[in-house]
Amino acid sequence: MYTTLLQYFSSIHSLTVCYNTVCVCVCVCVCVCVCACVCVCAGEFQCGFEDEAVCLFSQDKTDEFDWTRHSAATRDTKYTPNTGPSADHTGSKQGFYMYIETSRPRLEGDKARLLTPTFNVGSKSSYGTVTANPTYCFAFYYHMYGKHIGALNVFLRQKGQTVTDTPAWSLTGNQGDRWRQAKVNIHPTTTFQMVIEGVRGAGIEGDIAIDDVTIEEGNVKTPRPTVSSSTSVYQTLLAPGGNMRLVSRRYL
Ligand SMILES: [Ca+2]
Ligand SMILES: [Ca+2]
Repeated sequence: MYTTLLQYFSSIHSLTVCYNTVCVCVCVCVCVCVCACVCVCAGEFQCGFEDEAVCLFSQDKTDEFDWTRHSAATRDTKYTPNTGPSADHTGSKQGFYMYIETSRPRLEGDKARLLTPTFNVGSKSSYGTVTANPTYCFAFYYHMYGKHIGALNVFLRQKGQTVTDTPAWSLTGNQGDRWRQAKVNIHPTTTFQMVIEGVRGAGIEGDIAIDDVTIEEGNVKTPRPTVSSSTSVYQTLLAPGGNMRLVSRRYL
Protein backbone atom coordinates (compact mmCIF):
# COMPACT_ATOMS: atom_id res chain seq x y z
CA MET A 1 0.00 0.00 0.00
CA TYR A 2 2.72 2.44 0.98
CA THR A 3 4.75 1.80 -2.14
CA THR A 4 1.71 2.06 -4.36
CA LEU A 5 0.76 5.39 -2.84
CA LEU A 6 4.26 6.67 -3.10
CA GLN A 7 4.49 5.76 -6.75
CA TYR A 8 1.08 7.29 -7.38
CA PHE A 9 2.10 10.45 -5.64
CA SER A 10 5.36 10.71 -7.53
CA SER A 11 3.62 10.05 -10.81
CA ILE A 12 1.23 12.96 -10.43
CA HIS A 13 3.73 15.39 -8.98
CA SER A 14 6.86 16.38 -10.78
CA LEU A 15 9.42 16.21 -8.03
CA THR A 16 11.35 19.34 -8.82
CA VAL A 17 14.66 18.18 -7.62
CA CYS A 18 18.00 17.69 -9.22
CA TYR A 19 19.23 14.36 -10.46
CA ASN A 20 21.44 14.10 -7.42
CA THR A 21 18.57 14.28 -5.03
CA VAL A 22 16.88 11.43 -3.29
CA CYS A 23 13.38 12.02 -1.97
CA VAL A 24 11.53 10.09 0.67
CA CYS A 25 7.78 10.59 0.87
CA VAL A 26 5.37 9.62 3.61
CA CYS A 27 1.65 9.34 2.95
CA VAL A 28 -1.15 9.28 5.52
CA CYS A 29 -4.55 8.16 4.35
CA VAL A 30 -7.83 8.75 6.17
CA CYS A 31 -10.46 8.92 3.47
CA VAL A 32 -8.04 11.06 1.51
CA CYS A 33 -4.28 10.74 1.32
CA VAL A 34 -1.87 13.46 2.37
CA CYS A 35 1.77 13.08 1.44
CA ALA A 36 4.91 14.88 2.49
CA CYS A 37 8.32 14.51 0.91
CA VAL A 38 11.81 15.22 2.14
CA CYS A 39 14.56 15.54 -0.45
CA VAL A 40 18.25 15.27 0.28
CA CYS A 41 21.08 15.79 -2.18
CA ALA A 42 23.11 12.61 -2.21
CA GLY A 43 25.72 13.45 -4.81
CA GLU A 44 24.64 10.63 -7.07
CA PHE A 45 21.78 8.24 -7.52
CA GLN A 46 22.33 5.26 -5.28
CA CYS A 47 19.98 2.52 -4.24
CA GLY A 48 20.66 -0.46 -2.01
CA PHE A 49 16.96 -1.39 -1.78
CA GLU A 50 17.01 -0.93 1.99
CA ASP A 51 13.80 1.10 2.00
CA GLU A 52 10.47 -0.41 1.07
CA ALA A 53 9.95 2.32 -1.49
CA VAL A 54 13.05 0.99 -3.34
CA CYS A 55 14.14 4.49 -4.43
CA LEU A 56 11.16 4.76 -6.81
CA PHE A 57 12.22 1.80 -8.88
CA SER A 58 9.15 0.27 -10.51
CA GLN A 59 8.07 -3.07 -11.90
CA ASP A 60 7.38 -3.47 -15.60
CA LYS A 61 3.81 -4.66 -16.12
CA THR A 62 4.28 -5.99 -19.64
CA ASP A 63 6.49 -8.93 -18.69
CA GLU A 64 5.83 -12.35 -17.12
CA PHE A 65 6.70 -11.67 -13.48
CA ASP A 66 8.19 -9.22 -10.99
CA TRP A 67 11.40 -8.76 -9.08
CA THR A 68 11.16 -9.50 -5.36
CA ARG A 69 12.68 -7.41 -2.56
CA HIS A 70 14.27 -9.73 -0.04
CA SER A 71 16.92 -10.18 2.66
CA ALA A 72 19.08 -13.10 3.77
CA ALA A 73 18.73 -16.23 1.59
CA THR A 74 16.25 -16.44 -1.24
CA ARG A 75 12.85 -17.88 -0.53
CA ASP A 76 13.12 -21.53 -1.40
CA THR A 77 16.43 -22.32 0.26
CA LYS A 78 14.97 -25.53 1.68
CA TYR A 79 14.32 -26.93 -1.78
CA THR A 80 16.88 -25.06 -3.85
CA PRO A 81 19.94 -24.44 -1.65
CA ASN A 82 22.27 -24.00 -4.59
CA THR A 83 21.04 -20.74 -5.96
CA GLY A 84 20.65 -17.12 -4.89
CA PRO A 85 22.66 -15.07 -2.38
CA SER A 86 22.68 -15.70 1.37
CA ALA A 87 22.98 -11.99 2.20
CA ASP A 88 22.89 -8.67 0.40
CA HIS A 89 25.95 -7.18 -1.31
CA THR A 90 27.28 -5.73 1.95
CA GLY A 91 27.18 -9.18 3.56
CA SER A 92 24.33 -8.26 5.86
CA LYS A 93 21.54 -10.76 6.34
CA GLN A 94 19.40 -7.80 7.39
CA GLY A 95 20.27 -5.96 4.18
CA PHE A 96 17.92 -6.09 1.23
CA TYR A 97 18.40 -6.83 -2.43
CA MET A 98 16.15 -7.50 -5.41
CA TYR A 99 15.98 -10.89 -7.07
CA ILE A 100 14.03 -13.05 -9.46
CA GLU A 101 12.54 -16.14 -7.86
CA THR A 102 12.73 -18.90 -10.46
CA SER A 103 10.78 -21.64 -8.69
CA ARG A 104 7.28 -22.61 -9.81
CA PRO A 105 5.26 -21.32 -11.54
CA ARG A 106 8.06 -19.75 -13.54
CA LEU A 107 8.94 -21.20 -16.92
CA GLU A 108 12.09 -21.03 -19.00
CA GLY A 109 12.34 -17.72 -20.77
CA ASP A 110 10.00 -15.85 -18.42
CA LYS A 111 11.21 -12.27 -17.95
CA ALA A 112 10.98 -9.75 -15.13
CA ARG A 113 11.98 -6.14 -15.74
CA LEU A 114 12.82 -3.59 -13.06
CA LEU A 115 12.85 0.09 -14.03
CA THR A 116 14.88 2.87 -12.45
CA PRO A 117 13.22 6.25 -11.87
CA THR A 118 13.10 8.44 -14.94
CA PHE A 119 15.87 11.00 -15.25
CA ASN A 120 15.94 14.19 -17.25
CA VAL A 121 18.92 15.19 -19.31
CA GLY A 122 19.23 18.91 -19.80
CA SER A 123 22.09 21.33 -19.63
CA LYS A 124 23.95 22.53 -16.62
CA SER A 125 25.89 25.65 -15.88
CA SER A 126 28.87 25.25 -13.64
CA TYR A 127 30.89 28.35 -12.89
CA GLY A 128 29.88 29.80 -16.22
CA THR A 129 30.75 26.71 -18.17
CA VAL A 130 28.44 24.22 -19.75
CA THR A 131 28.79 20.48 -19.65
CA ALA A 132 28.02 19.00 -23.04
CA ASN A 133 27.57 15.38 -24.00
CA PRO A 134 28.00 14.01 -20.50
CA THR A 135 28.61 10.36 -19.97
CA TYR A 136 27.11 8.51 -17.04
CA CYS A 137 28.45 5.49 -15.28
CA PHE A 138 25.70 3.02 -14.51
CA ALA A 139 26.87 0.45 -11.99
CA PHE A 140 25.33 -2.31 -9.94
CA TYR A 141 26.20 -5.52 -8.14
CA TYR A 142 24.83 -8.81 -9.39
CA HIS A 143 24.68 -12.32 -7.94
CA MET A 144 24.14 -15.12 -10.47
CA TYR A 145 24.60 -18.44 -8.74
CA GLY A 146 23.01 -21.73 -9.79
CA LYS A 147 23.21 -24.30 -12.54
CA HIS A 148 20.04 -23.00 -14.18
CA ILE A 149 20.95 -19.30 -14.26
CA GLY A 150 19.41 -17.64 -17.29
CA ALA A 151 20.35 -14.11 -18.27
CA LEU A 152 20.61 -10.65 -16.79
CA ASN A 153 20.18 -7.87 -19.34
CA VAL A 154 20.37 -4.09 -18.98
CA PHE A 155 18.87 -1.64 -21.43
CA LEU A 156 19.00 2.13 -21.75
CA ARG A 157 15.42 3.23 -22.30
CA GLN A 158 15.27 6.67 -23.93
CA LYS A 159 11.92 8.37 -23.73
CA GLY A 160 11.91 11.01 -26.44
CA GLN A 161 9.17 11.26 -29.03
CA THR A 162 9.38 7.50 -29.19
CA VAL A 163 10.57 5.03 -26.58
CA THR A 164 13.66 3.08 -27.55
CA ASP A 165 15.52 0.39 -25.63
CA THR A 166 19.22 -0.02 -26.40
CA PRO A 167 21.16 -3.00 -25.02
CA ALA A 168 23.74 -1.77 -22.54
CA TRP A 169 24.98 -4.89 -20.78
CA SER A 170 24.24 -8.60 -20.67
CA LEU A 171 25.48 -11.66 -18.85
CA THR A 172 24.32 -15.27 -18.94
CA GLY A 173 25.04 -18.42 -16.99
CA ASN A 174 26.34 -19.36 -13.57
CA GLN A 175 28.85 -16.87 -12.17
CA GLY A 176 29.40 -18.55 -8.82
CA ASP A 177 28.21 -17.80 -5.30
CA ARG A 178 29.45 -14.22 -5.02
CA TRP A 179 28.50 -10.65 -5.70
CA ARG A 180 30.29 -8.96 -8.55
CA GLN A 181 30.06 -5.41 -9.84
CA ALA A 182 29.11 -4.41 -13.36
CA LYS A 183 29.84 -0.94 -14.74
CA VAL A 184 28.87 0.51 -18.06
CA ASN A 185 29.06 3.91 -19.70
CA ILE A 186 25.78 5.27 -21.00
CA HIS A 187 25.15 8.27 -23.23
CA PRO A 188 21.50 9.24 -23.00
CA THR A 189 20.44 12.12 -25.20
CA THR A 190 16.97 12.53 -23.77
CA THR A 191 14.90 11.57 -20.75
CA PHE A 192 15.87 8.07 -19.77
CA GLN A 193 15.48 5.06 -17.51
CA MET A 194 17.59 1.99 -17.04
CA VAL A 195 15.80 -1.33 -17.49
CA ILE A 196 17.11 -4.36 -15.63
CA GLU A 197 15.76 -7.60 -17.05
CA GLY A 198 16.10 -11.01 -15.42
CA VAL A 199 15.40 -14.05 -17.61
CA ARG A 200 14.51 -17.41 -16.08
CA GLY A 201 16.76 -20.26 -17.18
CA ALA A 202 16.05 -23.94 -17.69
CA GLY A 203 15.31 -24.86 -14.07
CA ILE A 204 14.64 -23.77 -10.51
CA GLU A 205 18.26 -23.17 -9.51
CA GLY A 206 18.33 -19.89 -11.33
CA ASP A 207 17.74 -17.04 -8.85
CA ILE A 208 19.42 -13.80 -9.99
CA ALA A 209 19.90 -10.90 -7.57
CA ILE A 210 21.03 -7.26 -7.82
CA ASP A 211 22.02 -4.68 -5.21
CA ASP A 212 23.61 -1.21 -4.83
CA VAL A 213 22.66 0.40 -8.11
CA THR A 214 24.32 3.74 -8.88
CA ILE A 215 24.22 6.31 -11.66
CA GLU A 216 26.83 9.03 -11.57
CA GLU A 217 28.16 11.51 -14.06
CA GLY A 218 31.46 10.64 -15.69
CA ASN A 219 33.07 7.62 -17.24
CA VAL A 220 33.49 4.27 -15.62
CA LYS A 221 36.51 4.74 -13.39
CA THR A 222 37.82 1.22 -13.07
CA PRO A 223 38.82 -1.25 -15.78
CA ARG A 224 36.09 -3.31 -17.31
CA PRO A 225 35.73 -6.60 -15.41
CA THR A 226 36.92 -9.66 -17.23
CA VAL A 227 34.27 -12.29 -17.68
CA SER A 228 34.26 -15.79 -19.04
CA SER A 229 33.60 -15.73 -22.75
CA SER A 230 32.12 -19.20 -22.71
CA THR A 231 29.09 -18.31 -20.69
CA SER A 232 28.84 -14.57 -20.72
CA VAL A 233 28.86 -11.41 -22.72
CA TYR A 234 29.95 -8.00 -21.52
CA GLN A 235 29.00 -5.12 -23.71
CA THR A 236 29.62 -1.43 -23.35
CA LEU A 237 26.93 0.79 -24.70
CA LEU A 238 28.14 3.20 -27.30
CA ALA A 239 25.05 5.21 -28.02
CA PRO A 240 25.48 8.09 -30.45
CA GLY A 241 26.39 11.30 -28.69
CA GLY A 242 24.33 14.41 -29.07
CA ASN A 243 24.50 18.02 -28.20
CA MET A 244 23.08 17.16 -24.83
CA ARG A 245 23.63 19.61 -22.07
CA LEU A 246 22.98 19.08 -18.48
CA VAL A 247 21.29 21.59 -16.29
CA SER A 248 18.90 19.97 -14.13
CA ARG A 249 18.54 16.37 -13.56
CA ARG A 250 15.48 15.25 -11.72
CA TYR A 251 12.95 12.55 -11.21
CA LEU A 252 9.82 13.02 -13.30
CA1 LIG B 1 21.25 -3.84 -0.05
CA1 LIG C 1 6.97 -7.37 -13.98
